[in-house]
Amino acid sequence: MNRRELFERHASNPILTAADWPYAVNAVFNPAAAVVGGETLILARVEDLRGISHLCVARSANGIDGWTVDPKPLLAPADGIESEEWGFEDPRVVWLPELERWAITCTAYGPPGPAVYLALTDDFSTVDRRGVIMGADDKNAALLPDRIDGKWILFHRPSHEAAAGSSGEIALSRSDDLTAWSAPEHVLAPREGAWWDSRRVGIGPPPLRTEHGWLIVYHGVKDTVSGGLYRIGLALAELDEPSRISHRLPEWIFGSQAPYERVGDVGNAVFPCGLVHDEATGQLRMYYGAADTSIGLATAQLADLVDAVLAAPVKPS
Ligand code: BMA
Repeated sequence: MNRRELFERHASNPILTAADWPYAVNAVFNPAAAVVGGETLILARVEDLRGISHLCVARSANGIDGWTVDPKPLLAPADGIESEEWGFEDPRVVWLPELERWAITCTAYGPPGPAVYLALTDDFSTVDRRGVIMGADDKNAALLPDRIDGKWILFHRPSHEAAAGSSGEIALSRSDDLTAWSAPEHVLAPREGAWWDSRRVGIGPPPLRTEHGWLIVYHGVKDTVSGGLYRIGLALAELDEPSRISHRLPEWIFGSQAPYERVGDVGNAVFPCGLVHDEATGQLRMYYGAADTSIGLATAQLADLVDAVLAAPVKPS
């Protein structure tokens, strides 16, 4: 047992599986999360029986059980659009106070490759499709809620050659209008050799503002002879310049341990896309995909994560 595991699994995990869906699906995983009108809302990646994913909403009063799953997708591929022909994957959602709307960033997948897609919504019952904002290959995108120095900030992971990000690192781009984006700038690179995050890293949920910086929960991958091991790490970026990482925890904070994380369509994968902060109690709820099969919930105190990351070496990545 890794004693640095800062998140605690919920006793009723996995909290949502394909069996909870009102229609036949293969798997539900990698969910975004938000509190909307006092309820917890998750936007799950749902893989259908063809292997194509769409995004679907589920709501719960306590964020643990009693989920009501929408009878149909919120965002599914439209006919004739090549960039989304193979579906939508891995959403993140964030409230944008300036627009008074929610932003959904996700992967649109099709023959050109995975690309970053943006949709806006008022209520998670309809979406305003803004389309691909970062062309293939690019994925793992999360927006900051507010502009920094007048610009929107998008974390993402491009993998075209020669771009920052192409070696499996997290990059960021800036925009005036959420449409035209600057060239990717380096943020956080994989570590080397035997490290747990040596193959690739990708941003998890939209970073959370704290007084010490933007708290970044990210996934890291290590290659092994039996495939990739996905684990979760922590870093802190400067509030006024989020491309600058001030702290990065050496150890992962959450890895596959439970049977539903070890075994599934893609075993040994924990993949966080949703993080909800309850300001009254200081509790964080992390919603994550388990083994590309089901949805897990794990909790921590925000203050414990901040203490841990602040104690980590101050070192640019
Ligand atoms: C990543 C993404 C995730 C997936 C993970 C593990 O590259 O495609 O959707 O959960 O791999 O298979």
